[in-house]
Amino acid sequence: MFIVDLGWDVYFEALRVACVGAGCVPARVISQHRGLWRVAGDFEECWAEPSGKLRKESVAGGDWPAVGDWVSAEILSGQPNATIQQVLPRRSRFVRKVAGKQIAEQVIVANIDVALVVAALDGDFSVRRIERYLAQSWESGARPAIVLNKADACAEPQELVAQIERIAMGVPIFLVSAKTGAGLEAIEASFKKGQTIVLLGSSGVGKSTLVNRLLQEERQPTHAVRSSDSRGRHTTTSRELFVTPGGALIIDTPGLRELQLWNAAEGVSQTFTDVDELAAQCRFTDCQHLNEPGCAVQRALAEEVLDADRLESWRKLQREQGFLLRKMDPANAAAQKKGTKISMRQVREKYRNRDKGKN
Ligand SMILES: Nc1nc2c(ncn2[C@@H]2O[C@H](COP(=O)(O)OP(=O)(O)OP(=O)(O)O)[C@@H](O)[C@H]2O)c(=O)[nH]1
Ligand SMILES: [Mg+2]
Ligand SMILES: [Zn+2]
Repeated sequence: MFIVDLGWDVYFEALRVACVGAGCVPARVISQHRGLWRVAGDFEECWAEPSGKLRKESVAGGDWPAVGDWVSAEILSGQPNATIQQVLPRRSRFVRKVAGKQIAEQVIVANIDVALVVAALDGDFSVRRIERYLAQSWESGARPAIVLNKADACAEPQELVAQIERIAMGVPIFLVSAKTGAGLEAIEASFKKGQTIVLLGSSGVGKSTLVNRLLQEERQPTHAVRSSDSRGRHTTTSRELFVTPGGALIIDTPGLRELQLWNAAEGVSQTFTDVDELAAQCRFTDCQHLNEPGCAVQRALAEEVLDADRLESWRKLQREQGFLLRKMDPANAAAQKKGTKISMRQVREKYRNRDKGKN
């Protein structure tokens, strides 16, 4: 394997002098398993370990090397066979908030060009979940695309495609069946040699089945979803990078139980350009889009140009972002608090009035 086959390009070449130390070579992290990283480059693929210095920095809150990272590696003749001295600056990175209460980010994959958000058109389909993945994908710096899989298992796939088209805001949509192979040529045709593509999405949507198809080889184990609710069984347990026959690099990931956004205000904006554009037309710049006069968002709702569920989804992701920001930066927290108090009161009033109208 050569680094150019692994996606090394002029961007990273420009970093070589500054980042790849004497006695070291550039290497790409292709998988990660419990404290060991597998690296490839202009040498025989091998296991690697972070240097003591890098380890110390990572423990102190820095980033551990992630799959997709380019690193400066020192090749040794022992076990493991390489030491990772430094992680090169990332061109893009898909992150999430770590699961649970802790306020910290986790880098899932780095240096990706395309983020394929995979969803399955069977029992566990959720437009809201796709929006969430799109927001974090936009934030990553990669280009998102949506893959609607299991077309064979859905009676009216076109109906769901139309639903997704309304929220995609121009993001490409691929309708495929990894099982029959239908629609896969279009995905393959969109890949370029040397490009890095990551597959993201819940467990059981068929990411590994797609990877096997695209590699034309059964490289990744797959497992049937639970028949009761079509949820997956978390078959893939680690991230791994593969080279497709066409020369694109593809990363399979384990399905996330939940995707909590991390610092993705920009990404949320990009995902909801329709709502953002409406909000910009409101009479008041601080409009909360509840019952203010001249609210373009409420008008769009009334005219059924905007879906109430989509607006609620936008509000929810924005609330999450606000919550994170307050947790991350105490000064910001104080400034935001007052505004939130007022707007939450307005929300409650609004729902109270709405429910009154119903009875
Ligand atoms: N009917 C149908 N089933 C599919 C299709 N693609 C995948 N499956 C099935 O869905 C199940 C889950 O597929 P996986 O590829 O393991 O799903 P995954 O997204 O990798 O799941 P995790 O590794 O758990 O995150 C398997 O039984 C696949 O055979 C498809 O296009 N149609
Ligand atoms: Mg899998
Ligand atoms: Zn408004």
